Amino acid sequence: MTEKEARKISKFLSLLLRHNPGKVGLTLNAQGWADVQELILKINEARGWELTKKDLDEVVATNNKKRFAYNEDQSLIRASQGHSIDIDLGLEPSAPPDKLFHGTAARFLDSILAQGLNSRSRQHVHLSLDIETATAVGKRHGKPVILEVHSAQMATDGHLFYLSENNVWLTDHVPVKYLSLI
Ligand code: HQG
Repeated sequence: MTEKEARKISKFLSLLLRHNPGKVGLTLNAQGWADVQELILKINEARGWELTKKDLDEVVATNNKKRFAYNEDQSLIRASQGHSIDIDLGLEPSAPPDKLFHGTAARFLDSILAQGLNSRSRQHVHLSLDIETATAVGKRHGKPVILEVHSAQMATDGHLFYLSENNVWLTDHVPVKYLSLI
């Protein structure tokens, strides 16, 4: 499969597994898992593709952000983070590093510095381990700016953090006092 094909499949999987499974008549369970055979069948029906389990394996294995994960026997698949639909990933709270980063667009800054970071359409605020990743996330929205998040202090003050299977830090909300512009 070419990189372009893999990206097309990954994008469609993100749509189905994070935001709109109903688009192909799929349902996710409460933890966000879809049945692999049903997913393949319904994608192929809806799109006229000839996707196989092997193709899916390749997308899961090579995806640059490891966005998707199988369960142990590979009968189920889900997105590891990024959901807008209400599912429970079942992650245990864990202790974050001292600092985390959030990349956003310059035009959101006034609002963020007034309200803190909100999860908006997603279930969590997404935080990056390094400035480089945060910059790439911010660029998706426009001219990037980077905020440093005082995550250890937040955790000390009782805020919960979760680490997704693909190493994205998640939290519910970041109040303004834990943010500094860098
Ligand atoms: C902003 C991608 C105004 C926030 C990435 C962001 C990530 C506010 C936007 C993942 C605000 C939401 C998530 C406030 C937050 N006022 N704007 N109070 N609070 N915002 O796409 O973090 O490639 O929902 O700064 O790598 O950009 O899809 O979140 O700019 O991990 O796998 O509102 O998506 O992963 O945008 O990205 P998003 P995000 P994938």
